[in-house]
Amino acid sequence: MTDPRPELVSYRICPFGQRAVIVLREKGVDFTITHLEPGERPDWFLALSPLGKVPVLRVGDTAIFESSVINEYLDEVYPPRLHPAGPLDRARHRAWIEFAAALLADQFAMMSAPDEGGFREALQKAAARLDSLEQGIDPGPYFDGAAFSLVDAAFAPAFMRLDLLALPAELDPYRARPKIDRWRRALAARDSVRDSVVEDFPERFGRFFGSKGGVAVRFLAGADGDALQRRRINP
Ligand SMILES: N[C@@H](CCC(=O)N[C@@H](CS)C(=O)NCC(=O)O)C(=O)O
Repeated sequence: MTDPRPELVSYRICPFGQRAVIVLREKGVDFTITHLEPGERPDWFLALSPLGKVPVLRVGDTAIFESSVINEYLDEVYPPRLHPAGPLDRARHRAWIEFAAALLADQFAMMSAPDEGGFREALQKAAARLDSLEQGIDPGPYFDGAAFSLVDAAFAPAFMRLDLLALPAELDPYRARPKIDRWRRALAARDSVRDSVVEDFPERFGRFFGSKGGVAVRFLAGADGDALQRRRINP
């Protein structure tokens, strides 16, 4: 018997929830999505999420938290398999999924930085992380060759957010990192990635960090909305 239709609970701008949406879309799963506002934690949600964080995947009476765990569950239940078959390969993929979470943390710090100095410092940290990534990968065009994997789903939200920033050339995160550049372009062109955010995602993203006083939002004004080719995920 197949599991009941899953319900994802997330924020519209949460990159971790977006990872799960990408995997659900890759697999063509029939799912529902419930959006909370950032920081909103109603009692019903706290009862499901011991860490008070989104995303949570509700499957019948069971709630699963942590995006990497959610995605591994989805991968076991719905074809096609996105995780490699060999234990060592799977372990390597899990390690890079963890690395993607560190990149997202750098990105959050960068977007929230309240002044120019803090922004540049956070950008430097993210740049060092991207250097490690550039050295550690060989995408062709996805993380592990031609097949899309859970690692791709884990990094795509970080690249999508970087792509929204129209940074001056000397701060361009993709300049001199050709492997990452090729990879993020392949991800941006993928339907599951394009369809993983709400239509007004860039505006919401800007409003959220603007309300935190993040100076980086000034780089959003020139962002090329067409490049993202965003579509509504929950009409
Ligand atoms: N390790 C978690 C991280 C999830 C996370 O940090 N979610 C953020 C939103 S993107 C959150 O719920 N933060 C708590 C809050 O907003 O109050 C995962 O991969 O699911």
